[in-house]
Amino acid sequence: VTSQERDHPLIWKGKGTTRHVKDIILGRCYDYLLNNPHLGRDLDCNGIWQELTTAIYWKDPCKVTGEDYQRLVEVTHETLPCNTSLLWSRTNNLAHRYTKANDGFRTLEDTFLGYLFNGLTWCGKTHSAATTVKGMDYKSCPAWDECENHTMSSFWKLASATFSRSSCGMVHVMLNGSAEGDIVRNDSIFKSVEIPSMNPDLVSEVRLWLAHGIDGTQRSKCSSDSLMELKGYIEKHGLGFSCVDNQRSVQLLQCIENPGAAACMRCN
Ligand code: NGD
Repeated sequence: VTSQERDHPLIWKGKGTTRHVKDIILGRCYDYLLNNPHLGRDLDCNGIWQELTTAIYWKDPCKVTGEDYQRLVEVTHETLPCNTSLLWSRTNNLAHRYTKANDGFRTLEDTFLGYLFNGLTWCGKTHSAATTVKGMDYKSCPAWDECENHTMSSFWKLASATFSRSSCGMVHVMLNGSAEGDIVRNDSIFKSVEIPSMNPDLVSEVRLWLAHGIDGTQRSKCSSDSLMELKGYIEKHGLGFSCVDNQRSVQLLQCIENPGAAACMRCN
């Protein structure tokens, strides 16, 4: 760390760009291509990194829009098989454990683009000490709520919209029926981006899976008013709706960590 870097003030509230972000993205890229030969193209991992640098290097991280990531989305394009998409809201951990256990489902983070960036922090910076060649800010990045055209939220909004737009058949959504507050926030990406991006001609139905704490805590059920409201919202977008409380295969996954819970003892 040079003295100039040390002196660079923390201008944003969030943590800085993930250390070794380039190596991580390149490693994930080669790993994904190795495990997904169906992509069947001569994908250039360095080229993908270059697209990210074009989108954000030397830019104000509060002035990055979806448009800036358009090329990145294009070069990582993948066709999604119908009936496999799993969206989630407030169930990050459980949804991803589920797709690891069940090959028939994929979240955005299991697709190429989502896999490359999941869990990372990144942002550009407008100025740099003359001796360092870094277009990214490793010290601090804006927090999600710090600005509108946020370097990471713009990315996830575009990635989520693209994933939803290319989804077909039955689309599943894992929601948290035990979390406090709204079952889905109005400004959640699921509600504000993913539902409006689905194509009613391609999507036969949106099926909600309402997961509850294995101890039986239920704040929202499929019959709750908040779910009825969500049903109306989904139908207004021309999409079919269904809802399942405690879908059994999701519950069985929760049972791995709680085999003694009452809900896990049934044998049917
Ligand atoms: O206001 C926020 C905020 N909103 C979203 N997130 C936020 N973080 C803040 N500090 N402040 C980030 O998005 C945060 O990392 C959350 O863990 C994550 C998801 O937010 P959540 O649980 O409220 O659900 P959303 O409906 O907004 O978005 C979930 C859907 C799902 O289908 C994902 O494939 O949108 C896609 N996604 C969105 C945002 C981030 C994925 C990611 C990701 N992999 O990091």
